Amino acid sequence: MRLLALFVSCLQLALLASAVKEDEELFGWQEFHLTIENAQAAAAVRFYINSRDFLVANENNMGYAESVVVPPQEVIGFISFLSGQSVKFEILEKDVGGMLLRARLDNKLSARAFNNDPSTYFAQTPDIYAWLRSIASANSALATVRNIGTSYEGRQLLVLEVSNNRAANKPVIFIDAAIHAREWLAPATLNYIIKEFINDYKAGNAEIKQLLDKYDWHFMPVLNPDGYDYTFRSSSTRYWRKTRKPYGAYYGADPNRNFDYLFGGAGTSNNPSSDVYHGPNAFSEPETKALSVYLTSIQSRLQRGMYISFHTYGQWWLTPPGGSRVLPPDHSEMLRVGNIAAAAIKAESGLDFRVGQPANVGLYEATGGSYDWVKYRAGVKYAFTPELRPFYNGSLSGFSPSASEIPKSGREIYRAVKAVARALP
Ligand code: 0X9
Ligand code: ZN
Repeated sequence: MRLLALFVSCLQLALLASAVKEDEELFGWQEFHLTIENAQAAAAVRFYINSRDFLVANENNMGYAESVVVPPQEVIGFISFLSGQSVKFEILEKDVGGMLLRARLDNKLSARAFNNDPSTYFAQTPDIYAWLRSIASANSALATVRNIGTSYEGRQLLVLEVSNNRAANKPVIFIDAAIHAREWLAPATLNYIIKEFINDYKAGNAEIKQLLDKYDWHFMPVLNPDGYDYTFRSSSTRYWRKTRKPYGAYYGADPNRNFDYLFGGAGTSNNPSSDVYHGPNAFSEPETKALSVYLTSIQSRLQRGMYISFHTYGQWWLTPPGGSRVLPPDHSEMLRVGNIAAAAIKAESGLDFRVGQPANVGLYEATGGSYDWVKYRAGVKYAFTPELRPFYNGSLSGFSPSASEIPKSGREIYRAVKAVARALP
């Protein structure tokens, strides 16, 4: 979950330019969590941060910096500055680089232990794509890889289409992940689901057979491959969220603010330096444009199915609209289905997922999101945005779970997706 951005309409105030080098490994850098209570302190903090090479990975309400990663030689000075401003802070991680190095080693070991299978470790796009192609060629009657477009940097945008009867023009259940680059557990969880889904079908699992008799399933594990692969480059790029299309001195738009529904409203910024920059116009990013064209091409099938977009983190099963606080006429039906997802997760792993419209379950309004466009422009009633584990705690560490979390997340979300699909009318 984007760290608490309750009044993000003011985010344009946050000129949090960071000049941290792209290959900086952040050893000894400390993660500060700030609680800034007034505009004066916010302005002072912003001025202080902007004049230094800090990594600002998040902004909170009113654009006040919330998560700031500070180099070791600056820590004492920053603490005395904050104390002088009466800004409350907590140090959440004393060595961000060390923590990320351990996470990389953990990921490498997992990859090695499980034969480089992208459902068991955090794989980069080329490895995920090679794996999707190998699934399709080993199961040619069941699965096909389709390229639906090209990212800004020229990567393919692959969808794995699974069907046991292509001719039937069946309803489609479409699931994407990695629209946000740093949310690594999302694509890994989807890869886990892809693998189990195919294996279960081949093993004659009755539930999956039923779900494939009724629906075609389209899986898109890496919607934002440029941003996603960029997060593998070094520690200082690990928390990248957006696409990688250049805008002046800055890079990227937030693809989940770039869809053509309430574009540019609450929860977005018109400043390219912001993490929630909406882009110059709706669908300015080739990735969101390609997805919208593709989903439009299967619109009537999707309208009889469902759209799900995996994000991390926080443990929410979000219902639309994300861009407004107004409850939609079908809110109770969305809650009914969302509660079935949460119950399935609870039964599988015991974890609690909160269900509802973002602004009404402790989050923020944010316009231009994918599931709002799918629901309110493409007319697909069932559209959800789950925020996967862990439970929200305000720290960047939630974006870097151990690879051992993949099968746990995979199992609970697979069960939720199956339960939700069965709960559709
Ligand atoms: O802000 C977002 O795009 C999503 N959270 S995240 O931390 N993964 O970035 C929430 C999207 C759905 N919620 C709203 N549109 N409010
Ligand atoms: Zn996200």
